Amino acid sequence: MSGVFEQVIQILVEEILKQPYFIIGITVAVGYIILRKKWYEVLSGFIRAVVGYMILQVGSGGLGGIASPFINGLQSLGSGLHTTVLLDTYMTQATIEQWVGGLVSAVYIVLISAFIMNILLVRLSKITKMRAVFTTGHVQMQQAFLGFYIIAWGFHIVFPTTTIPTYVYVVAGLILGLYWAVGGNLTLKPAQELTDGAGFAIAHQQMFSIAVLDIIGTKAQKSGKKIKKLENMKFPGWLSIFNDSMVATTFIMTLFFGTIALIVQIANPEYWISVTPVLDKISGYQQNTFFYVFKLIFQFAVYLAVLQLGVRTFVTELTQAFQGISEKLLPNAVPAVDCAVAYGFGSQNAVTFGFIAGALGQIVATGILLATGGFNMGILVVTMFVPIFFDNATIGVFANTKLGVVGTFVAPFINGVLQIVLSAFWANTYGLTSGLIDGVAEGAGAWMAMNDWITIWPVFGLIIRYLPVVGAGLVIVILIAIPQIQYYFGHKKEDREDYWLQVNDWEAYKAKHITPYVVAE
Ligand code: ASC
Repeated sequence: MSGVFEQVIQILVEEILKQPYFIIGITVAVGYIILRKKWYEVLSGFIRAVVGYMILQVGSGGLGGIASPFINGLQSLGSGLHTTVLLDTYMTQATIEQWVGGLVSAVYIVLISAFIMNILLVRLSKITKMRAVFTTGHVQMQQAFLGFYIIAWGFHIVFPTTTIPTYVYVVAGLILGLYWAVGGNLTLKPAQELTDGAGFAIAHQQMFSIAVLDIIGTKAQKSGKKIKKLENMKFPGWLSIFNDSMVATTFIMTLFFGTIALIVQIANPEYWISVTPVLDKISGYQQNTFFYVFKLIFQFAVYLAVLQLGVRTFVTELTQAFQGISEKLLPNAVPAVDCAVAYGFGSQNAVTFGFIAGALGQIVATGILLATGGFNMGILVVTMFVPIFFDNATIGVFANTKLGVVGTFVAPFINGVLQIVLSAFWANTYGLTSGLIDGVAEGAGAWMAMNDWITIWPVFGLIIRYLPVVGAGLVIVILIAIPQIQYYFGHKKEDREDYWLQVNDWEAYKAKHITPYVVAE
């Protein structure tokens, strides 16, 4: 590949595709131009979208920063297992980038082709029944790397290598583009229910689990089962302070993080001193650990509030502007956005509870892992912030909408257990239990412990590995079939066209098809 071409691809990927704020900003500007808004409205829409998205990123980044010292503290308690697998989306991307070596720019091309394919599939929505365009470039990048690695493993490619047959890239691009269009489409109705028709779907890493929760929840709804959602819970007397989500969040986080801090302090007294910041460089005053931990705990509610401000700033711009895009360019389409956008809707406490339930699931599973010598594989799975927080909080938010309080605890708990158990298994199966150091397999391995990447994706790889050629075709056919099944079997024959109302007229769809909940007293 020529140097200039490589540079152009790199700028396109690094500066634009990987930056969701840019994609969202451009989408808003294009939408407003199509809607013939005045130039200054286009400009202000673009700015609000970019700034709003960046505020959202400050919120989600801040949440990560807070949890890390606690998670690291738990891990500092150590174990005798010999292989470490880091559960993190960015670490997985970095690890695979090393294994792929000089072929990295080919993976960029897979990413761009899959992006274009997602748009084409949605452009042909009348045929494909796919209605969601992915806009979360940083996540798509991570998925391009692990997706490519999984497909290559399916075709028996052993890394490091310098040559990979073209069909591996083609299959990876096809499956990735389909996964985005199909996965986003699966989340459309649940997201519309959560937001009461805000007009977006989810573009993240647990889309299939959102669909499963939707199926189970809809069955419960139709059977008239009484459900209590977090937002229906009203506490009496002095407990009424918990009706405010900032208070509830801070209180619960104090219990949760406070307990972890205490356990770590007792078992490893050196730890907190080593991470507590020096406040005054001149006098060398180091912050008192107690105050440091409390500050972190309070900041949890702060960053949640920041995140929600970001969501409020850009979501209305995006959904208004997208009407222009769906009128002229992509009929029947919605943008699919980051999972954190969902945290601006429904009960704010579902975010906190989802995270805690998932963390408890992970702690239980890690206990079992330690007791069984890493499930007899000698593997220690070390969780980092993205899977433990974003995967479980998202599952919590959608579980609360469809299954109420019980679902908000049970679903992320199960996910937390699976994140640990299945990640150990898949990292071992796929040979990602080490990284590369100076070209030699060494150091920690990694796996993306997000729900889609411990369930459907590694199974795709297995199907391709054990049914060569036919397997790749099979995966593609299964993905293509999913929205067709949604369309043909989602509604009675005479109501089939109402499928499009989910995008074009949510109020009409809701009145006709969404059974109201019976709220439990
Ligand atoms: C991911 C990932 C992130 C977060 C973010 C949530 O999977 O890599 O940075 O989730 O998208 O807002």
